[in-house]
Amino acid sequence: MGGVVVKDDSPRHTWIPETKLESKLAEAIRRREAEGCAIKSFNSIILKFPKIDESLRKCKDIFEQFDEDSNNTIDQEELRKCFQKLGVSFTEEEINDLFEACDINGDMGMKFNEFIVLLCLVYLLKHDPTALHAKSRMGMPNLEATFETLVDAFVFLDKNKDGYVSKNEMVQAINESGERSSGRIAMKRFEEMDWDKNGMVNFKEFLFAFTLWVGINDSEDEDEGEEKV
Ligand SMILES: [Ca+2]
Ligand SMILES: [Ca+2]
Ligand SMILES: [Ca+2]
Repeated sequence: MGGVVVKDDSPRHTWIPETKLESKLAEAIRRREAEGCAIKSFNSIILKFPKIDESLRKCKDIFEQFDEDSNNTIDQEELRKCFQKLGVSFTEEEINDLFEACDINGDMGMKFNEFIVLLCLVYLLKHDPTALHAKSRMGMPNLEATFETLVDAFVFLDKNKDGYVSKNEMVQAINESGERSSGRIAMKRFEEMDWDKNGMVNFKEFLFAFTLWVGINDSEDEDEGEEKV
């Protein structure tokens, strides 16, 4: 009641993942979706925002630790060392793909927000359902719990469990929350997430939007006066 009704305007054509990494991520999400979802309402996601925010900000320490030359950017070399330290192994190609996928501003480095998204994708990719609820995959239990919440939030939104959130699914999720004004908010949130405007939001887009919503962006450190080209 009180929500907006949206015509089914989702694209009819089959969704084709653009890159190998993208299809791997969608696959990982679908695997995770098969395990079920602990989140029961959109409101409960909203209620988790402050905690997620706090946890992601703590991730700054990790970022600084791996940013060896302290230029506020994690380059490929630093990232390789980071993976080594965390004990996660990827092929060269996978590292390049991850790096490219998360280098949203195209400066050949991971800014803080890009790094958070990258780590969360790593978390998802390294999720091994056979390792029955292993305590920690990357040696960062608190952060991993937050990543799990983010994965869970996405799984909650993806009603038909195809690995992508469509506009209708977003509206449906928010309508279920029973708030009168929430339909418009759902649409706005969706527009913010759907960067390439193809009517679908993948997990990576969702994560980037999330870092924005909780107020993490890469401009926070620019008071240090560095101007990069
Ligand atoms: Ca660096
Ligand atoms: Ca970048
Ligand atoms: Ca879906």
